[in-house]
Amino acid sequence: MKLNTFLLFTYLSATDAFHVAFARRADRSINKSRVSRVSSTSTETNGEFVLDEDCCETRQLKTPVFDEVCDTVGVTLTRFMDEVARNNPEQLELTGLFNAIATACKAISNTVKRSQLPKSDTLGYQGEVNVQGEDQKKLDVITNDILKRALRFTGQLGVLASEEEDAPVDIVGAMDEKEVMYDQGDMFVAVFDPLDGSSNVDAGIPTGTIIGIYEHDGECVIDFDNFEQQAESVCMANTLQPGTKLVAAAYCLYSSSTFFVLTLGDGTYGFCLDENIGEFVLSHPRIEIPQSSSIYSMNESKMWMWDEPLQKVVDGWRKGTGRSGKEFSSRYIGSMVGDVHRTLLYGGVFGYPADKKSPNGKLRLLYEGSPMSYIVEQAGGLSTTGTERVMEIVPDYVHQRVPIVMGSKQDVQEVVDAYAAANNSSSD
Ligand code: AHM
Ligand code: MG
Repeated sequence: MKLNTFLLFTYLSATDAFHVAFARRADRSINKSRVSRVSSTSTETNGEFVLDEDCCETRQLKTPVFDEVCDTVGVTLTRFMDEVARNNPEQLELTGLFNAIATACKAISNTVKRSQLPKSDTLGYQGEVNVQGEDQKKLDVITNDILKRALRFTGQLGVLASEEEDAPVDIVGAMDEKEVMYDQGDMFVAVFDPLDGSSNVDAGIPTGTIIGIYEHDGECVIDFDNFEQQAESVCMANTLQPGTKLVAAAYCLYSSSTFFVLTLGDGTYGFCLDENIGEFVLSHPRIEIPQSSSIYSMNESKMWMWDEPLQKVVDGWRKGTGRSGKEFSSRYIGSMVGDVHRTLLYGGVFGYPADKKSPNGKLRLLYEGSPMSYIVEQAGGLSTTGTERVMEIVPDYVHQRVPIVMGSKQDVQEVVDAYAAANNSSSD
């Protein structure tokens, strides 16, 4: 084992061992009834794509209020999660999981930053092709490994699915002490893209990690005498859940700063890594995406192949003849996390739509589309394929792709209306 790999492993193991110990200390008698969901669907009125009251998933989460903020440090992610756990004891295990994710993000941020140094030997291709036929970068593999290690030692995960794994990985099956892992109590399913936009990484362009957390189906009771077979069937199907079943989603953006943006189902919160103290600090409490904008962010080289309704809307935005009458600008990094982060803060529309060559677009539903849609909706935006709310699509398989247009409510609604009008006139 190379020295740097060994040190990273030791670092992750030590921090995660702390989290496991923390979770074990927790009172196991806590009522583990889950936070109930009040609303999870959208309605269609005269072709209007309208999310039910309050935009999207409404969960009965008691969000912390911070009256006193330390001038020099601010509210750290650790403190935020402690407050969430204190206000919502049934969420204790979820907040423990977030500590591990934050640790992984710090480690990935460090790895990505150091990758540019001449001796890092982490740039370029791994020499492997993933199940989707894409060349894996070395950093795709390294970051996948970092996340897997960080998550599995929490003792809270049953199954995970990653862009860089051919099939869902059974965390428990990968461990020596299976029983101990199951004794931990509540468990979750994690889906993630460890390094989205990695084709950009050799040039030092922003990249990101995307994570979605689902509940592990209680029906999936593991029979250790028949472990392999069960893992393949019932338990693996746990990963194929629609975005409406997400209990949490987050992304980390590795850019001029490292950001950690999350939702636990009650608003979207942004944290920025203070490298001096090694902590994520609350920098963007309750992000609210502007309702309308004048920025669109799509790979325009494919415009001629997009669906006609979308072509017309974008053409109107360019010319200033769209619904808002504003002339739009184009901003496209080609790295979804960076493009969506800017969209959340400045407003705008990010899309990777369907085109004639790729009728389902490029982005993956499970670990890119759904978690990012959840974050955008929780900030007051919309996310659609043009005809369907992305969050409501049930995946048929792990690496399923989905066309996406997400961002400022009024502008995304303009796209939805254009599709609805086109469908109405074709059915007349
Ligand atoms: P990846 O998961 O293989 O990195 O691909 C996803 C990325 C997104 O971050 C980005 O929006 C898109 O690919 C850009 O694709 P393109 O280069 O076709 O515009
Ligand atoms: Mg990706």
